[in-house]
Amino acid sequence: MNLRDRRVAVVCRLDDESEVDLNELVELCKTAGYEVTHTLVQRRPPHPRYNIGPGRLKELKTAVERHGISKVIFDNEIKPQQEYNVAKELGVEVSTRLKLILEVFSLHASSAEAKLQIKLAELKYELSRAKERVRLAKLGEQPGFHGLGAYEADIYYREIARRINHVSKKLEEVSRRKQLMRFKREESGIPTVALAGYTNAGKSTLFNYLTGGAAEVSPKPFTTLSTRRRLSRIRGRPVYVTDTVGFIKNVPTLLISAFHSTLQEVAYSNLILLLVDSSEPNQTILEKLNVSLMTLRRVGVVNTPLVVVLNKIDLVDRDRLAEIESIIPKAYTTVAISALEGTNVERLEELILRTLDVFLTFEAKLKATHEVMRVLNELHSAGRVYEVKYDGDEVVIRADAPHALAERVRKMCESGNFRVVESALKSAT
Ligand SMILES: Nc1nc2c(ncn2[C@@H]2O[C@H](COP(=O)(O)OP(=O)(O)O)[C@@H](O)[C@H]2O)c(=O)[nH]1
Ligand SMILES: [Mg+2]
Repeated sequence: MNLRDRRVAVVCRLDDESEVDLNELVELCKTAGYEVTHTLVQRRPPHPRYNIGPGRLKELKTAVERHGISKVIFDNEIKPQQEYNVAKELGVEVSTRLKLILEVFSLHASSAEAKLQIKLAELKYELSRAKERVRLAKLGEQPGFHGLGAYEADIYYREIARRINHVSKKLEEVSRRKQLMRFKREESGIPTVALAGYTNAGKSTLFNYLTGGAAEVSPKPFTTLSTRRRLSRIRGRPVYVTDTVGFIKNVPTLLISAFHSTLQEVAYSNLILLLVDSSEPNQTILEKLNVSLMTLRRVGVVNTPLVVVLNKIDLVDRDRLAEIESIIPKAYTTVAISALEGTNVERLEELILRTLDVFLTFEAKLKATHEVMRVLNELHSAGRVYEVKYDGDEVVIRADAPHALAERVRKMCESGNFRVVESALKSAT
């Protein structure tokens, strides 16, 4: 994918004087790997032909040519016919907020179910628009609209309906198998931490910080998008960190199922970090927090430990931070950080390890067999090895390991040669 192909313009047309907030749309563009190089806002009733007025369309055409823009994304709803007219006039693809959100979901969808739900939403959206095409083709209003005559438009419509049927059936099948899949997750014993929160809360920034992703901040947007889940080491202990799909204000109804099943990955984690943007007003913070918690419950998060992370503290002063801390319900553990500057992330890491508490520190004395050497390798990758001492044909290992792995080591030892020792982390804090 050429970087140039990722340049987009965002357009927002409003009927009235209500406030424009394109921040979320721009953030969604960034998440999907686009660079917004032009923004157009217009207040007027929809122009029948182009949705925006012809004058502004001309302006848009100049911007498209000047910046090498390859796609124009509308924040407001736009009729298929208008979409077609604008695309034809500009010579580039025209997209919508809904399609952009679907793209973002696709980047985060890991399960077969989520992928199918996204496909289904895409098809349903296409169907609603195909209806309009059929109507127009029949009216003869748009001869050759998308190259379709009335007959072809009908066939096209029926083809989409057929595919919807097919995907729905597959989805039913997958849902039936889902219960089984749940038990097949991660057998390595390495815990997973999921980052959740609204778009723009700082999930990706914290993800990069925790996983040392500096190398990923390359000029190619796609390199950062390919890995939403990474094996990281927090104070030497391996932990999977997952950057989950963000919550979005007003998820279109058509996309709710796709959103929930994409988010469901959170339910398989051992700890959820719910990020909050501290620079927002109290009411927004609380509203977002409540919607987030409700949504998490809806996708099956019940007993998973959760920490509320107050991010962007570099943007607020001490008093304001104390105020925010006081409005968060006492039931939640909170930690205030700046993911951008790394402030207090150490405290967060300590909290992560303590909450996970799935590592056991032990000392074991074993015969240095090939099998033991293999286990030692595993301890290096899935745990943290503090000391390896050879003594004749025996080896003494002091390490941290996930419970399951430590248990395997225990079974390899003769009785009395395995003992649990005070965790290095616990004794340090
Ligand atoms: N000032 C400040 N900005 C931050 C911080 N964390 C993230 N940001 C900015 O907030 C915006 C959204 O961050 P991002 O990580 O993409 O949010 P996401 O949508 O939750 O993944 C970016 O412009 C970040 O640079 C922070 O701690 N302080
Ligand atoms: Mg992000």
